[in-house]
Amino acid sequence: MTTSAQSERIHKALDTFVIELPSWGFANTGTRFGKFVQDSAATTTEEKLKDAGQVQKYTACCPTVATHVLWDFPQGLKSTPEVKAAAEKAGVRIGSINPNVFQDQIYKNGSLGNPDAGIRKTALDHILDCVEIGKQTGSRDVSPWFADGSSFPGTASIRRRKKWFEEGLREVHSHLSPRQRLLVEYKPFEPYSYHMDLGDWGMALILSRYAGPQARVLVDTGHHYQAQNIEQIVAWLLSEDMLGGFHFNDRRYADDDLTLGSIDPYQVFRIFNEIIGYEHEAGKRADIAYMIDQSHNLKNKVEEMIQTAMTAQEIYAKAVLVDHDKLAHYQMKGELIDAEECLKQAFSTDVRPAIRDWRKGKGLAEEPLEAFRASGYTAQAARERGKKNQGAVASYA
Ligand code: RM4
Ligand code: MN
Ligand code: MN
Repeated sequence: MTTSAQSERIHKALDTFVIELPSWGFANTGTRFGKFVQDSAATTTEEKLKDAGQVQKYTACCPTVATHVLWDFPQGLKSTPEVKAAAEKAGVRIGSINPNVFQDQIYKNGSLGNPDAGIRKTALDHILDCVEIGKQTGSRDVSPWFADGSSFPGTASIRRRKKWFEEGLREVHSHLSPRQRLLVEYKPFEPYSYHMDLGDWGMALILSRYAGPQARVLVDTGHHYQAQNIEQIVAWLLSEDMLGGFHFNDRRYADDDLTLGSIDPYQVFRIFNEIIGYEHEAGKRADIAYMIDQSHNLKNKVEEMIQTAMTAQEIYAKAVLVDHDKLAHYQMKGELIDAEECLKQAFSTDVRPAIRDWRKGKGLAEEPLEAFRASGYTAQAARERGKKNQGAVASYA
């Protein structure tokens, strides 16, 4: 249980804590071996936004939805007004804009890193469309993930491709409005097996710096090798003022996109702890976009996102309880056990009653998951969408 001072701290923190939903988390997706189709899954952009609206309705911490342009804007730029209107109707806003420069046949050997100048240009034009879409939706972040790489030694010039990325990203950056940002995501494996052009945070950092002052690094928690210390990366990027945002998910082996905190909640806590510690020392909020990047074909999708949002709030609230003055004192004195216990104390505190109080104060149901289940939304969606879902098994999202 928390003391009343602790509860107050948690309530204040939750007032400003928001996390973005991924549109692709509401549609039927699968593994490379197949899909398990859910009758209630969203089949259109409008339905994805409607489902996201449900998560926002019950949690009040997910006001925006990230989109993937080719999956959510069927006619590209032209679809912008209707997507914007659908979001508004669903009670959410369009958040980060994600280009799709990985699925078309032409991208077999890469997008901005492709040896073919014509293909590089096609990829660039698509990303520039995304910048424009972002301007029209009022989104702040354009967030490309590049699947570029090679699977066999000697088949790609790593240095030449780096140069093409420098040029491409600089060009993208030159089209940003003053309020837009370019978030550069990295991933060390998949879909290529020998090298990925943007394989780690160092590469993403260097390319962001080449791109320009409005570029930042995006950390997807599933995009690391096993045992990598992610909170250290977070701490370094914070100290360089280069951390732009997160794609949160959990993993066991690779980029599993499992529910946040389902495998290792302490790691999520350690990440939040680095951020809150930085904010405590700097005396200002870190300018970071928290986003979810998960996609499931086993759990009910809306419920899973509500579960994720609740977990994020819970772990964030625990991290808020760390006494950073005390921690700094123990660190300076070399009091290892006391320093470590400082984290563990906070992590083991049951913050759920304080969060329930916060919800009550906001006029929300204290148990969002139960309230959503009681609403009958899933059964209704299954009735409306069931037929369409049985036919729709071809696309990723
Ligand atoms: C990638 C990466 C991107 C996400 C796609 C769908 O692994 O995490 O951020 O948009 O998957
Ligand atoms: Mn991601
Ligand atoms: Mn991923």
